Amino acid sequence: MGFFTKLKKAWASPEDVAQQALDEYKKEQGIEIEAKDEPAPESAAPVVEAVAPAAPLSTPVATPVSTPDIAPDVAPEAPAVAPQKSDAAPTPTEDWQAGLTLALRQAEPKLSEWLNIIVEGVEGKGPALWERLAFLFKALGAPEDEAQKFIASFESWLDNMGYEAVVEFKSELQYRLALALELEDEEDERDRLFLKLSEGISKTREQITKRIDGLLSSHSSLNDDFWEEFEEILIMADVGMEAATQLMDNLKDRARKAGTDDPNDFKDILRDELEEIFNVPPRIQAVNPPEVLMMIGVNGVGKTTTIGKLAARAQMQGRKVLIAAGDTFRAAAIEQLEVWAKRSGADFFAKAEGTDPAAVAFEAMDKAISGGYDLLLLDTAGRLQTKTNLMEELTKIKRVVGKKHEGAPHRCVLVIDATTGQNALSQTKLFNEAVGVDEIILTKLDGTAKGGVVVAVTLQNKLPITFVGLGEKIEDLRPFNGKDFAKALLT
Ligand SMILES: Nc1nc2c(ncn2[C@@H]2O[C@H](COP(=O)(O)OP(=O)(O)O)[C@@H](O)[C@H]2O)c(=O)[nH]1
Ligand SMILES: [Mg+2]
Repeated sequence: MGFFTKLKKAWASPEDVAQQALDEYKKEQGIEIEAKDEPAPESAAPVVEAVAPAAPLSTPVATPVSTPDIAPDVAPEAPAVAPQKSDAAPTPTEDWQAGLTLALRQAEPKLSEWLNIIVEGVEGKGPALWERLAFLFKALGAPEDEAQKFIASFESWLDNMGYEAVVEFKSELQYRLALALELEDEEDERDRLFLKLSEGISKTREQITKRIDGLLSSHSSLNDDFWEEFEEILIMADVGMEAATQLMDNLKDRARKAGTDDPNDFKDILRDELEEIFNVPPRIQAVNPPEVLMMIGVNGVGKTTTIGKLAARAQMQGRKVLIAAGDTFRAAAIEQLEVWAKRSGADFFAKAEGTDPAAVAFEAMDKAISGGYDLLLLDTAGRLQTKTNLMEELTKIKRVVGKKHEGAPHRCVLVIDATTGQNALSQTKLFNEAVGVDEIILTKLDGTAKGGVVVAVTLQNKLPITFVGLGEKIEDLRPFNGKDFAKALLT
């Protein structure tokens, strides 16, 4: 069932029970019913900070005429909103529930908007939030035990992650609600991801976009002087000399073809060019499970963290995941990975510190096959001081898993740290030549103004970027979408 069909079904009630009850109550209380002056917006990007206020009972608000068909069917609870006896005041529970009902029905029919309303005034995890979540499930006609199961599982996940405040887990909560309530709205989900991306790359955007804006306002045509200054901006944003030259050639070409030298057209041209650069389709190959993903990259780039994030995603998609500790150099590395396995709910395979990583990979492969796993995530070490050894070690791991399981490793994923700027380029070259890289995951984009390196990496290696890391939390790993990235960067 489509999102809106489901929505209409869940929320539209011919008798409009909730509204009736509320109107009756207001009449009894002598509250005047007046039209809300601000109608619900037709469509808008979700606002995370500015939350639509949940209308408390004492606020006289009537349904805007523009959305008469969105009537929540809060059936079992709703009539209770109207006091049975004229002298009975509503209990606090009835009060917030009626307020929520009204606010929800007036909101744009999007899960993101509803969630804003549900968490309005709630600081963090705890009974208040659970109660409000249960109410949302009920209002949408989901069985009570489903709500309780959802809440229990979410609560234990929060405990595992150590999250307390709503801001830390709101995005994850929306994701889970969309899945649990079958309210996946592609556009809403895209908005959520875009917002996250946009926030994540704000430092880079500030660096690039502010300077581009300055450049555009100080030039009346796309002349040599303009291009020279633009090149400087690219270098500052760590796009790198070679990639900057190539990018500028392409942009000049585009401007010429479009027959414009108007700075007003420049951002559109740049956006189109970036979209094309990022349009490297990931290699898709038929995988005979278990799929094997081998994570490579130098120390500290975020391999272990990213494995944890990927495992959590896969687990949430219902895949059976095994994580193997191929970085046997330090006991702490094994322990760190085990913590991530626990957080994500994946199974964990490790051997003693100092064991040959290829032996770990070999046995993990065995376990993944015999245990019927869908996905094996192989962590590896990244000690660059023993460069030749490292590359030999990685090649050996590839060989042994390939012998055990046809096509494995199916994805050799290079993790690079966006904050290292131009180093990311040399690392990509090194690993690609020595081991062969299928895709790139770019981490720590949130912590850098030098995200321009993503352009260079893509331009020079023609490797797809599949995910970007925008923080240290599980949900901070985002599928990379070049179009969104270009848009987020330039708006
Ligand atoms: N801000 C931020 N930190 C990250 C990201 N990914 C990883 N980190 C942090 O980077 C550090 C090194 O990560 P780790 O996974 O141990 O790197 P490894 O040595 O490659 O396994 C840890 O403190 C992580 O929390 C990211 O996308 N953003
Ligand atoms: Mg590690």
